[in-house]
Amino acid sequence: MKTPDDALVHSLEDVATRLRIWSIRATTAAGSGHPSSAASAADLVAALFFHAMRFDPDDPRAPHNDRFVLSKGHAAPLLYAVWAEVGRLSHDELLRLRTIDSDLEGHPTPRLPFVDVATGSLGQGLSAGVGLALGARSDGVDARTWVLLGDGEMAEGSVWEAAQMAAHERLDHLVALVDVNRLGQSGPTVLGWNVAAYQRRFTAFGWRAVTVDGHDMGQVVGALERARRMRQAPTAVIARTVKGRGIEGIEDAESLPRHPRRRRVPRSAPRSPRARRTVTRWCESAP
Ligand SMILES: Cc1ncc(C[n+]2csc(CCOP(=O)(O)OP(=O)(O)O)c2C)c(N)n1
Ligand SMILES: [Mg+2]
Repeated sequence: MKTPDDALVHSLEDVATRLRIWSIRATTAAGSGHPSSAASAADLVAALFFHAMRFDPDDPRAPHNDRFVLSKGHAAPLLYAVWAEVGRLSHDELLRLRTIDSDLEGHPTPRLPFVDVATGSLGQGLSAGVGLALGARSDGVDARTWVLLGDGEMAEGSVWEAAQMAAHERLDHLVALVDVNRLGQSGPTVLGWNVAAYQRRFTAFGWRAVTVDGHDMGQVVGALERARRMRQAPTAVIARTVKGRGIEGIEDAESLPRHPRRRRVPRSAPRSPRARRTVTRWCESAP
């Protein structure tokens, strides 16, 4: 099997690092958001937007563009960082995340030209992806639809209804990327890092399913390239990742506060002295 060349891998890794940095900067400026959810998916999203997807950055609504659905919509700052990286958003705009007169809300909305469907209510993005893929097919357009889901989100029954429909319709232009960081909002998921279990489930639903290390850029690129070549069935790329990847003191941490800038520890945040130190370190080290 051909492996992606080193220059490509390194440049995508650099992109992923910038996406993480801007996700952190934006959520820090906003005083709210989910930077650790952005960080786990940053390598997947970098490989997707800057290698696998076919789209015109100057015409995000062009019908022949590949589509992207951020089913785990709370990772919106990651998507905004992508569009800053392609030059459609300024870094100043990123830093106005969630302010009253900004279109960069905590979850993506179609007011933004590069968002087709509002997400944030978990469990719905794959259904939207099925609709987009069916629409592209009926329009005779050779566009792919890529959907990024969280692993906690996979517990939503609606995901599996969509998976069933996608296989029934042989939607080979639909790809689901599952960010298996083993954590939901405040604790572990049912399947943890058991990526083989997700693979078996997708396969049972009639998908072609592959597992990758979601932080090994070479593996990610290879899986996305193979997904592009898939015929007759949708593809699931199940990526083992680490929540908060690349953020010291935050990686794989449970029960983190979602509001990194808040100096007083809110009632809902962890109360232990160790957890409070983590919050403080996080506040002080974020750029
Ligand atoms: C239907 C629904 N229920 C609950 C929430 C609140 N919520 C926001 S993020 C989150 C955790 C999601 O975990 P996961 O899918 O694993 O994504 P991760 O942040 O780990 O990437 C939850 C439960 C939501 N957005 N939608
Ligand atoms: Mg998760």
